[in-house]
Amino acid sequence: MREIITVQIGGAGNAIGDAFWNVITHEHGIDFKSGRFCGTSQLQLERVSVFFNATASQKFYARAICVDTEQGQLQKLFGKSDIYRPENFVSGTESAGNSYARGFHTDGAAILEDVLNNIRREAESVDSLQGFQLIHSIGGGTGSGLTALIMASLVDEYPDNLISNYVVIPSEKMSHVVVEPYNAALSIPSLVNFSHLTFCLDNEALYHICSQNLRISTSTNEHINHIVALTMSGITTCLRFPGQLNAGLRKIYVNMVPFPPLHFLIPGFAPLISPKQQQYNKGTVSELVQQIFSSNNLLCAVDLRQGKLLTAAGIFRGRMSPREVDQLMTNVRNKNINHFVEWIPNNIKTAICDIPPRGLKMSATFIGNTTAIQKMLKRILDSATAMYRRKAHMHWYTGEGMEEEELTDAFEQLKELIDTYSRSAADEMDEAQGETHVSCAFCPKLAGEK
Ligand SMILES: Nc1nc2c(ncn2[C@@H]2O[C@H](COP(=O)(O)OP(=O)(O)OP(=O)(O)O)[C@@H](O)[C@H]2O)c(=O)[nH]1
Ligand SMILES: [Mg+2]
Repeated sequence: MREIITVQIGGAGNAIGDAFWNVITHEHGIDFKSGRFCGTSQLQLERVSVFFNATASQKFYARAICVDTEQGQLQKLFGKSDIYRPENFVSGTESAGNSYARGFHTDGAAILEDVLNNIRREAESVDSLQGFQLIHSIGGGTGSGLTALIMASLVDEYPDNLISNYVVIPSEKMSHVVVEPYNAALSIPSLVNFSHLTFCLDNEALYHICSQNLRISTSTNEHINHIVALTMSGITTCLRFPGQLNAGLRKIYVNMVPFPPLHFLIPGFAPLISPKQQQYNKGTVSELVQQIFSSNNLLCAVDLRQGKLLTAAGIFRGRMSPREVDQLMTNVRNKNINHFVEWIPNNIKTAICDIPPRGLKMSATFIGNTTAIQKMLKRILDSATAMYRRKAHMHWYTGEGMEEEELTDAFEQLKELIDTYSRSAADEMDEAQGETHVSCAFCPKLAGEK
């Protein structure tokens, strides 16, 4: 059945993983607490085994390995729901203390073999594995360092399978740990070299969505993780329900990634509006299309108008006219032709799934591969290099056996990635580069803002 193994790593990885399972169990008619099927439609079960293992008595388990160097976060999951298999929890004794070096060289390395044994057991029990879904931050020591180790091993052992990453990008708005830019920069080489699809979940944008779109005065990780889970549910819709477009990880990879290093994708979701605004929302497909191309609905702090889209996909859910969706999406491309690269003519794709997410009549999920992502990558590079100029906090890394070269090499790879994105836009970019199009359908109401 083309199964996917989820590996959730570190504090953020497990919290987001938990929110994801919460959302998708419901969509498949599985009770989150007991793991029992309580759904109403056979459609909910048709492709359920992509993400779940089932017993003969219709009890479902998340095909998830829950990993952390410390036990705290895992204990929150343990016992909360029967969908987690107790033997799939792997933890060490001490957190990697916000240091990639500890996640990669010491504390993380100490539990790597346990993680791999769990993955092997799951991989052996499935019919036809399509790949892995890794959920983790790159600001934390475990999420950055241990994930890099796991990825290197997966590429070695499962060279034919795809690796997708849901990556939390650090933001000063959500965390005050000064070394996070180092950890994020150090994660780039493994993401560049081993990941096939890297979905960027930027806490900077997520904070903005909570405070501006949803009008939440004090945003917490729970608020943010719910938005992320809805978006992940949207991205994985075509993997989990019958349909044509992007029905497997490889299809998403082929459609979204023109060549290997350019696989850093920006997700978006609509509707993302406060209950008060809800009354002014007509709930039309046209609104959804407008919103998913708006910077305010992207889960990464970039502006589509400051770059070119290499590829884009819209995954629509609920009852709607496929013709209308196609027409509206084509209109966006036609009206904003300057913001799409010319060298991929058919670079906007649409999928529709009848089943809406819980609590909504309709939704739309966006996946964009845009050269505008340079802004977020530069944010990491600039913060990390500013500290490195004075070698600030380097002793936390070299003291764990890391060579300084690992960091300078990571800076080089990050610069190269930024350059590659820049060149792929520049090939076709004209003097209008960076200009704001006032009539921009990406977000007509917000033109000129951000
Ligand atoms: N969106 C989101 N971000 C989180 C969450 N928890 C932590 N973060 C962010 O992730 C980064 C910290 O990473 P963690 O995942 O907590 O760290 P870790 O991987 O457990 O690594 P160590 O604790 O250092 O061993 C910071 O940038 C946090 O703002 C969460 O639940 N949701
Ligand atoms: Mg932690």
